[in-house]
Parts: sequence; structure tokens; C-alpha cells
Amino acid sequence: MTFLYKGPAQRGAIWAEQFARKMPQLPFCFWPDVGDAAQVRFLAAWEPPARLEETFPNLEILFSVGAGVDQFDLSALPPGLQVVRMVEPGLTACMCEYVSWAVLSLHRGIPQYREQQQRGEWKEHPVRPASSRRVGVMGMGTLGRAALAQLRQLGFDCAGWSRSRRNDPGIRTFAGEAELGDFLARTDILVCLLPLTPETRGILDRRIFDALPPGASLVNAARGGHLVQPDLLAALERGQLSAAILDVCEPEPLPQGHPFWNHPRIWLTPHVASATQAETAAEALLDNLRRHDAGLPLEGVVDRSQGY
Ligand code: NDP
Ligand code: OXD
Repeated sequence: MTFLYKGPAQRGAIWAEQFARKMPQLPFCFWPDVGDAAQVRFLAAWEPPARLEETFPNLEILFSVGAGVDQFDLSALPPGLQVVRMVEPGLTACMCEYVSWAVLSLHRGIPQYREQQQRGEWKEHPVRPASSRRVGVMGMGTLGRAALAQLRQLGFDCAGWSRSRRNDPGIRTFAGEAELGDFLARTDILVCLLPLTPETRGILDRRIFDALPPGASLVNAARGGHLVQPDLLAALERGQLSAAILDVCEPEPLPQGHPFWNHPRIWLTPHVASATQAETAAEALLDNLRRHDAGLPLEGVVDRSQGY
């Protein structure tokens, strides 16, 4: 039985060392040195090798090395293969930092102050407490809920929206299409932390922007495919949105000359809101393998029919 890793060598070296120390009975292989392919039961990858079923007939679990699984063609994977996304505290903590930074920047009007600075303009706007700012997070999964908990600590008036109803202390929760309008109507800063699925592709569009209070702002730390780019530009132009902070785009990177690059009210970061942290992720993988051994449910199992 072996564990096969396909990904950056630096992270692989840390994982190999931790596996050798903590689970020495499970050999750790680096793609493409797979040894006996029939022994491969576990694969960790961002992009799995082609023809998985033929190549690894005894593969049981595909671990995504990231939180998202939209990079996999779930319909093309062997039917019985369990797919598990990355749930690990290092990745969650970094996402909370990014969302807090972005929301605080928008709350304090920093994009506007940057623009003023470029014009040589010294002009104050009213300073408001966080408690008077309504933040809404789309997606109340591992990352959305952790981000909401931190935003609440910062004093924001927080709400979350998800497919099924969630109950988190101190957070107003909204569920499904039926409650989306009410959620948006009370949201000054909208944060997207949804998975990218056929249902959520293009969700950040004119309809959503128009349902927000005028002058609202956007943080997209999920996937570029959630955003309808021309609708964002039009909403900024009309003043319906005042600013956007985007960590993700489609394609990545954006082509030179794309209007987002130099837009004064769009801040871009190159898909760095968070990243799997090798040490804590190794612990999470080992925990899941122990659970698997013990016949317990794994953390982060993907419902392949829902796409996340
Ligand atoms: P989870 O699977 O834990 O959570 C997903 C949440 O989205 C759930 O609350 C789910 O609802 C909700 N959801 C899914 N589909 C819908 C829908 N159609 N309508 C309403 N709500 C929906 O994901 P994570 O929190 O772990 O990660 C979220 C995403 O963040 C990842 O998929 C990835 O794309 C992105 N990401 C981005 C990173 C970056 O650096 N920019 C880094 C890591 C992740 P319910 O609770 O009802 O199931
Ligand atoms: C992820 C990412 O999904 O880094 O983990 O985007």
C-alpha cells in the first residue's frame, strides 16, 4: 500500500518527512516514481494523472492538495473513488487574515484614500465603527464560517449565506435562493467564499450587485469563475459598487491590457488569499488516513453530486 504525491517538491519533502516519522508503515512516493502502481491506494494532487482508473486500479482516495476541487473533472473520475478536499488549520487561518484585511480596508475606505493620494487630495470621510458595517459572507463552509467568526471578533455586523441553513452564534444566517435577496439587502461588504460549481459559476453578476445597497463593495477570495467581469465594471461605473478586492480571476493571470489591471477601484492579488501550509496539512492528511484505517468518516469528503 502506498501514498502517491503529485505536486510541488518543497511541500512533498515536508510531507515525506512527516509520513516517514509518523506513519512509517505507509510508503510515500513522488509522482512519476510510483513503484508498483497496483499498490497506490492514496493520491494527493492538484491535477491528477490521466486515466486514473487504468493506471491505479486500487486507488481509494484522491486528496486535493487545496481546499477547492473545481480543478478536478469529478464526472471523469472513477465512480467509487472518494474525493477529499483540504481542510487544515493553516489554510483556514491565512484565509481569515486575508478576509479581515480586505474587509477592514473596504470598511475604512482605503481604496478611496489611495485614489485621493494619487490626486494629491487631503480629504477626510466620516470614521464609522465596525458595528455599523454589515458584512455578508457567501459560503458558510470551513473558510466562510472561520472568516465570519473573526469578522465578528472585529466588531462587524455579520451575516452568512449558504445552501442549507447554518446556525452560528452571533451571525445572521440566510439559506438558499429564497433568502438571497434579504441577505444582499443587508450587506455593505460582500465576501465570496463559495466553491465553484455549475450552480455558482457567474453568481457575482448584475442581479447580485443591484440587490446590494448602493455603494457596497466586494471581496472575491473564492474563484475567478464566480465573477461576471463586465457586470463588475458596469456596477463600479454606475457607483452601485464602490470598490472590489479580487484575489482570483479568470484567467489567471489576467491578460495584459485587461481593464482590471489599472482600475482605480479594483485591487488585485495573485491568488494568494490562502494556501495549504505544508506542516499543518501533513497533520490533517495523517489524521484522515488514521480515520480511514479506523473506518471513521473523513474530514472534507466531497459530495461529488454537488461538486463540493
Ligand atoms: P466548503 O465546501 O467547506 O463550503 C462551501 C460553502 O458554500 C457551504 O456553506 C455551502 O453550503 C456553500 N454553497 C455551495 N454551493 C452553494 C450554492 N449553490 N448556494 C449557496 N451556498 C452554496 O468550502 P471551503 O469553505 O473549504 O472553501 C470555499 C472555497 O474557497 C473553495 O472551494 C475554493 O474555491 C476557495 N479557496 C480560495 C483560496 C484562495 O487562495 N483564493 C484558498 C482556498 C480556498 P452548505 O453549507 O449548505 O453546504
Ligand atoms: C485552494 C486554493 O483551493 O489555494 O486551496 O485556491
